[in-house]
Amino acid sequence: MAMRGIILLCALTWAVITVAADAQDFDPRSTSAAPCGMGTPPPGHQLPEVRPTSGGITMIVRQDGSRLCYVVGGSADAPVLRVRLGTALNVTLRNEITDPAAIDAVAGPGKLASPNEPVPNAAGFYPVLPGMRHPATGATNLHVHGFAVPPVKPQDDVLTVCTDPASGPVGCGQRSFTYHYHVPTNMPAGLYWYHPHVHGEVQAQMLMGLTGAIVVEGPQDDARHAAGIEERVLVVRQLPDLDAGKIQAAAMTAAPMTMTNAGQAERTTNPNATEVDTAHELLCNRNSSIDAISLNGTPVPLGEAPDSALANIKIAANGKQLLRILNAATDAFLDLAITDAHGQALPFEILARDGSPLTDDAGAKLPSAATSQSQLVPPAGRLEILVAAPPIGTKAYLVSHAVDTGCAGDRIPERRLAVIEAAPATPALLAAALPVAKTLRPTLFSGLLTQHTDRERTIVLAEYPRPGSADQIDFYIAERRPGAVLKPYMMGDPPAITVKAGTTEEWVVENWTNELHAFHIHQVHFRLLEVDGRRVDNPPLLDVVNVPYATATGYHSKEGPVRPGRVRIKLTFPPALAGDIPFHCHLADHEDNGMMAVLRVLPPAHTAATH
Ligand SMILES: [Cu+2]
Repeated sequence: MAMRGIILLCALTWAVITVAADAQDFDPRSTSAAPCGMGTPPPGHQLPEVRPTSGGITMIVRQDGSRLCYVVGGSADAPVLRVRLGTALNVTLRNEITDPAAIDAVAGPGKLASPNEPVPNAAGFYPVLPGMRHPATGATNLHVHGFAVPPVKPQDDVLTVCTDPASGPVGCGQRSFTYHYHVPTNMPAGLYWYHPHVHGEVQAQMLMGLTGAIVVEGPQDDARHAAGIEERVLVVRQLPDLDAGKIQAAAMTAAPMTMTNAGQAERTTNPNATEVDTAHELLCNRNSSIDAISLNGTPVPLGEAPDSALANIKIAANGKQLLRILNAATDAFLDLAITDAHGQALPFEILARDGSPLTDDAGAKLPSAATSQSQLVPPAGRLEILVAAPPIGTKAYLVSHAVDTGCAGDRIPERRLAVIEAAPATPALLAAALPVAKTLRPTLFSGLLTQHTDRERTIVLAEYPRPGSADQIDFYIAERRPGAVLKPYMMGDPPAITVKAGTTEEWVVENWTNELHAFHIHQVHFRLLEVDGRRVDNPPLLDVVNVPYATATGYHSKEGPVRPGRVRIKLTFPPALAGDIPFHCHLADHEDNGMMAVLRVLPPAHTAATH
């Protein structure tokens, strides 16, 4: 404690030393006095790993004030689950949440001095219905993000399955639920993750600690292990701060109203509407805070920080290591790169994105995988890279560059996440080389690019200040069609889109707002074909994609005063994944406040009946 007197000189150093001091007390054991363990882990902490047997595992959600944790085998340090393609994963989730009010406090709204007015109805524009607040209930459930398993109980059904908190029933009808996932043999092998998906409280529960990684292993991993190439799982989480749920508090302003709303509040449809109102979109804000993040539970310092405050990654000299990086932040984007001590970009090799090995449509490995370009990883995205040891005596860094999230988005500064150094190599490692498989086995999504496109759709993203004095924003995702209505998603809403299993579609996702959004769809991976109208070379197979923000074009542009950011994706709905599939923005606050919808995939039998 005496050291703190010296380091008060610099708030940043103080924060770093505080972490180090707390780290000495780190004890992840869950006890009745400390349900989520004690302290924060030291820099470089490696997450515990669990390889569930066929008997499965039990994950208990416990609460300690403003913290939530997954407790597995007595440890409150959410483990990396390792599962094999073609095997069963059984997880019993038990809800021991005691104080839902503490969850509510994490993402609760502030009060505005001058209330926001509703978006007025105007000829030609989609009507905008206001959303409402969902107070946290303490219900929780489990979503296995990216898993190509059915959205049907007892697998990845986040719409009807939940568990009641210990504080009292809230309508789930059960305190625990056992998920029985069958990991298909033809799912891409790589990094996935788990988190709660109870609409309205996803952001708060994730910020309080409920996220964890899943590594799905296949034959490639056997070859890598045989070659002695080590791997490390790095989970970036976001920490609760004043920003959560209270975005843009002082600066959030609706555009000035140019017409009266009198008599228009009840008008909820407009059959001739074809346009998105951009005049009342959430405006730029000038005082957004910086999201605090952690790496494997250790807070990541801001600005210049001593190497001792960073995770230290040792890679055998002349060897390589696989870094599996998960962005489990609620709304912080990452822009990952490897640099030398002077900030110069160093090369690395991308093995997979979003759990999907970097291959072409036929499964052949792409030559473009070697790069020194930084890689944007949106919230929920994953990046798996092979990194070479720097020359002995030098250092390299895993960094996340600053991200421009748009003028209504959060500020995301450059940060160093880890320092990388060479370690003495054993003769065996020196001889090892990663076996090069030129072609990987086909997956559920192989051949997607050559499939006939049965239908094209345009999906629109919008956001408006919520009417009233609660300092919140309503978020919207809807299919563009004449007469569409922008309405925030509410639990139990009917599917927005219905398709037949086995069909293939192209969607253009348009972002009409002043900030980035991360489009995600459950169950299926999609190919990213275009960004802002430009073709993407070697379209990657993803399950979450950044959608660029809208840009002002100038009043005289033929496109009008605003051009939406847009991506074009191609996706198919395999019969094995039929059911109600959610799609939403993976900025958790946006999803909670309405930017979510449901796609119903009709099973083949039903499809035949409707012909
Ligand atoms: Cu969003």
